[in-house]
Amino acid sequence: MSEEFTAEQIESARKIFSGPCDFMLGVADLVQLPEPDKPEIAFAGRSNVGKSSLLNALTHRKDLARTSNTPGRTQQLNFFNLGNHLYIVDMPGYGYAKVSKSTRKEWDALIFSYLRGRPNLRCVFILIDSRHGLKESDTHLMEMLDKAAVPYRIILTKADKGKGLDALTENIQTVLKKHPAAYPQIQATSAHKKEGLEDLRAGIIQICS
Ligand SMILES: Nc1nc2c(ncn2[C@@H]2O[C@H](COP(=O)(O)OP(=O)(O)OP(=O)(O)O)[C@@H](O)[C@H]2O)c(=O)[nH]1
Ligand SMILES: [Mg+2]
Repeated sequence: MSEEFTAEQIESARKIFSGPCDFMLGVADLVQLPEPDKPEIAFAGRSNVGKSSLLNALTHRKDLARTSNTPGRTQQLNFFNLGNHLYIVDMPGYGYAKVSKSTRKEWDALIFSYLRGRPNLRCVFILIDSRHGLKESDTHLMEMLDKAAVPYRIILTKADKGKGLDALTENIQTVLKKHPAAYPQIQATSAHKKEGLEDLRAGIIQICS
């Protein structure tokens, strides 16, 4: 997100993200999805990339969403209501190899069918670990979203640990050119160092306005 935001936009987004953000429900089956009555965004990505940590950092909280060193912490689609403005969905990681094959298939099916079919979903944020870059499962998701015409953006996480961020960004931007539903810019963030959060907050509010 390399749009230039005005000081007012940054401040207004900061206020919204400093206000209430309530856990609504965890969804393990698509029949349980809440009414699509507000704009929605989702944090998707491989296990352990830092989806739940980023949500906590954006909302200035330590444990709104549960995080863990062990991949596979988040096991449902967890819906949060941000001040009645929008819903944020913290998703289980995809492609997680250490659960049984059938569980992994179930999670991946849940994640993919939700992402493909949610009418109020404004944008999917695909989180990529700065240390690891794009993996096949990420590209697979991007292709699926291209086909379903669901807009998405790439967010780099753990920027405090990544080396060669500029090269990685350039490299991913080249790949994005071949993906019609992808936003061309990439935002680098660190939940631990609280970097890149202001622009991301402003971007989310802009998308959901
Ligand atoms: N260095 C660093 N570590 C981070 C950052 N964000 C998250 N982590 C660590 O990465 C690990 C995974 O974080 P989570 O937020 O649980 O990741 P997740 O993507 O929600 O994982 P699943 O729910 O299992 O898919 C934890 O040990 C976090 O402390 C960051 O900005 N910098
Ligand atoms: Mg998680």
